[in-house]
Amino acid sequence: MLSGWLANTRDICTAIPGRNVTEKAKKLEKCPDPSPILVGPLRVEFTDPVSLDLVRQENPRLRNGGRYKPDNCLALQKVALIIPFRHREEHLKYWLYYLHPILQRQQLDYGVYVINQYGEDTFNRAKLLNVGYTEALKEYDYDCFVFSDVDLIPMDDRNTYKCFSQPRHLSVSMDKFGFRLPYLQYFGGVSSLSKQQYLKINGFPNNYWGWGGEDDDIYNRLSFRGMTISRPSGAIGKCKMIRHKRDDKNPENPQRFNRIKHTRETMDKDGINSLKYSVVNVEKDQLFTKITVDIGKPGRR
Ligand code: UDH
Ligand code: NGS
Repeated sequence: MLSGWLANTRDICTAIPGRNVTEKAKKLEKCPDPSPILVGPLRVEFTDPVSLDLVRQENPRLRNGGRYKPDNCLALQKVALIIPFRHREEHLKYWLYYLHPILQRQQLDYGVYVINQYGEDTFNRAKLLNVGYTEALKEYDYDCFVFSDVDLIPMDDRNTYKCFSQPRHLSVSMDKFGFRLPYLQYFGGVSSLSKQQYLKINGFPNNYWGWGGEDDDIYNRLSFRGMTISRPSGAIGKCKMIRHKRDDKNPENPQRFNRIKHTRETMDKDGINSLKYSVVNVEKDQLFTKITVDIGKPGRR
């Protein structure tokens, strides 16, 4: 009762005529860390289908483009969520259904960017992530980037999708690996890097076409620049993967083992400083910004 009454009083104060929006924003206090509205372990199931309309209805406070920020406190971080994407519409619906409420409870100032690879050439996850970083920054002054596969859902909202003093690996305890890390250096699935951490490694490699190895290359980059990996505990970092069959046009990359052997020599030439692509289409939905991009194909660009 009391806190409700105080909140109302504050609302009345901020509504006094003459106070402009900037003054009102200045009055906001930093959101507490951790967020007091987290609930902990979550039930995550992929049995019932979800529709985008349902997700839109359930998240009325989202702004166009999949943007949100808490209105009663100043978010600790401005986070761009970057999803590499092609032909995974069903997975995206579950991702949006589960993640939007979690991210709002985490009291983040965030935006969701779905980076859709144009055409049917071989998939390139890391290059799409570089595009996501670049495009998100054109829109807002994000200070943190969370890179998430579309098929991974956290099972505990205390696994905060934000940045830490070291690069963060968030999907540490996946059901498909028996809720443990497949290997200590594993950096795939969901990770977060601050702008500074990302720039320190020249972003991600652009030349891993097809499945595998790009996450190991990113791990190498971080380690060669003297950074270590921060992780939540195995219990808080539990997540579920939506089961699916192997994608077309994402075959195992036979060059991956050779490439990850040479990260040290290639990382300064290949990365955000050599990124080339063209934007084909931008779609703004209440739940996401979907950017379709032509990133070329193996052997070119
Ligand atoms: N992705 C797409 N479309 C594709 C391929 C990949 O959207 O056609 C995205 C999606 O976000 C996916 C991520 O890229 O979650 C990573 O794709 P992945 O194929 O590396 O990983 P995923 O966990 O599948 O989806 C693993 C395939 C099993 C390969 C086993 C080889 N030993
Ligand atoms: C490693 C791959 C990683 C991949 C990880 C998990 O072997 O890119 O398996 O893959 N590294 C190489 O191939 C060099 S998973 O089981 O999720 O498909 O992320």
